[in-house]
Amino acid sequence: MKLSTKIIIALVAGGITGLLINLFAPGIFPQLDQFVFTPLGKIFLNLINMLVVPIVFFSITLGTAGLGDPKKLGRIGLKTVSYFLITTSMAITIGIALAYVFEPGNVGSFDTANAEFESKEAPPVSETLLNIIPSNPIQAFAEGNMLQIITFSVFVGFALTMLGDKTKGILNLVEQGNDLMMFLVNLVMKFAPYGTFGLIVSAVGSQGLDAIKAMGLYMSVVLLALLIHTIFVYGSSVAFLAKKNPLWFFKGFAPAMGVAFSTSSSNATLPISMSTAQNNLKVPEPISSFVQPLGATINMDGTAIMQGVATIFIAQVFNVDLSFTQLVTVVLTAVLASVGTAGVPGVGLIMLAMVLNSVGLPVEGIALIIGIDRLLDMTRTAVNITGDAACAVVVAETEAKREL
Ligand code: DAS
Repeated sequence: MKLSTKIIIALVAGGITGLLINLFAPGIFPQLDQFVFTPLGKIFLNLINMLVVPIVFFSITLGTAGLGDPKKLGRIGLKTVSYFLITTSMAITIGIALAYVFEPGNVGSFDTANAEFESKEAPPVSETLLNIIPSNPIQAFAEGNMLQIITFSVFVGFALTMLGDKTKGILNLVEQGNDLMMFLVNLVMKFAPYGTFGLIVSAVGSQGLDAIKAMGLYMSVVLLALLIHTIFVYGSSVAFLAKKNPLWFFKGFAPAMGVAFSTSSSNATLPISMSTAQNNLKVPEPISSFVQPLGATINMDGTAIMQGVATIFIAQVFNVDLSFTQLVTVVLTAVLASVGTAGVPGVGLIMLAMVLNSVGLPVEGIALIIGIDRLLDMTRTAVNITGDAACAVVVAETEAKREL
């Protein structure tokens, strides 16, 4: 049986199991979760997180060196960042538009009296852009500072290209390191169905139906916006820019989407996103290795959609009318905030505090949506990495046309 089938079965079985335990045996859930489901999920998360830093270094170094001509690196970088910025802006605009249409904040009553949320500040964009260059690459590796690891890897890859035969040995070493890491990814992926099952039971079992009912309309608007963005924005960019069948794209990338859904972490899913794009979507390694790690860190369309809907939802709950200028500020802040935050679980809420602050909305409003955020984080993470893969397919196709 294909891995993608196994992961989908694990997702469905996990969801049903979580709901059944939550409905009929909530009393035994904590022990089961503590001794069975959480350990299954934790083992899987640790296994894939273990590979992220070396994979990003080897693949981006090799990807950059593999691009050869520095002009090609510049061209691909420009295409990639442009695609990211345009799709993220479209994502948050879709979220805002749907929130105005369905008005989730004006339906039902929300207890805002004791809504409390301790917001952790996301780093200001200027600081993020300055910090992109690591003063100590070893520390960047140890801390898993993805933007700094990416920058260092691009420099090393560029140097290997310019030095040519002088550093052939190091290039071979990097190639072998990359092959080694890809082997380990495939090995770890054999555990994916079990880890996915554990993570889903743990998430669905702890959330239960109550949270879903209370936040039904808010959750439905976010999910609808995620669906519209994925089908229309990614589907059309794959169809019209890459001249590929969108169904081929979504089917081919399904295994990675399943892992992203269960882990809620773009970074943790990165090794699988890249191997899926390279093996199933035939994205050349140099392009996949450059676009997807960068995207996992700075491109979060799913998160931007949540922020668009959540901002309007909170404004509606607190009866605040946002001006058009404020809405433009929300779009810009969300796009820039996604650059500075890594693809890890829950980062969307930290960024949301930054977006709310930018238009003077009460950060406490986040307390209203935090209950359901764990489940929404799963769906938006799957969208985040799908946007990175769509970008890689588009860049690969347009580059292939140039080479013809
Ligand atoms: N979980 C984040 C990611 O890994 C997205 C988010 O928190 O919104 O992409």
